[in-house]
Amino acid sequence: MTAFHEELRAQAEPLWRAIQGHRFLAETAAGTIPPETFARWMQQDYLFVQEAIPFLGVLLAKAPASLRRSLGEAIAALHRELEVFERLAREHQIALDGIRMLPTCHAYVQFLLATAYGRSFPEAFTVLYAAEKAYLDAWSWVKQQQRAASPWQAFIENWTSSAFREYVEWLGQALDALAEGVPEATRATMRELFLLTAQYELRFWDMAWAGEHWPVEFL
Ligand code: MP5
Repeated sequence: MTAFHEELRAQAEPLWRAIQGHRFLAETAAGTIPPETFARWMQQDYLFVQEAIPFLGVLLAKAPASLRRSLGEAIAALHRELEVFERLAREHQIALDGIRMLPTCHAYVQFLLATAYGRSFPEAFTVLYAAEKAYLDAWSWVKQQQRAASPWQAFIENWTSSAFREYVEWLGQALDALAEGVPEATRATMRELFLLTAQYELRFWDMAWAGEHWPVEFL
């Protein structure tokens, strides 16, 4: 029988195909990405990861006791990840202070926090799994394609490390166990939330590649 986490991933195949092969990731792998384009992703993802901390914090507060330790460790890992952003930003003279979220980053973060606060634990945990699995697969694709070291190698290594892969595998197994204990109607919502998260992931790469604007810019 197909595991629930595999079923989720399989239904999202068109989104995964669009992510693996996205121009932003292809040019990162080829070493041809314009520095200001990569900087836009860095600035927006730094803001995203900052808000992933309260997202995980709310999830942790709702989690069954058996998952608390791993989720607590995941929060500590995010603080270390922010330091990777800060180090590379210093090395490449990229500003991380005073940056505002672009519309897609803002919407995605609101979606994360709304699911954490408003949905059941298995539903919100599905969103966490989708976001982490999307990053593991996106950056693994970059690593597979690249022929030479990248100035952004620290990011490639961060989301392709064996520790991160094991964390995502653990999330998938924990999700399977959660899915067994919920009614079919909840599993249907989990499928929907997985797809929605993957849609946001794809939009995030679109935003990073092409840039985005609010209808009216205020200083
Ligand atoms: C992640 C991320 C991975 N950093 N940014 C987006 C847009 N999606 C997923 O999450 P984490 O917590 O950095 O591993």
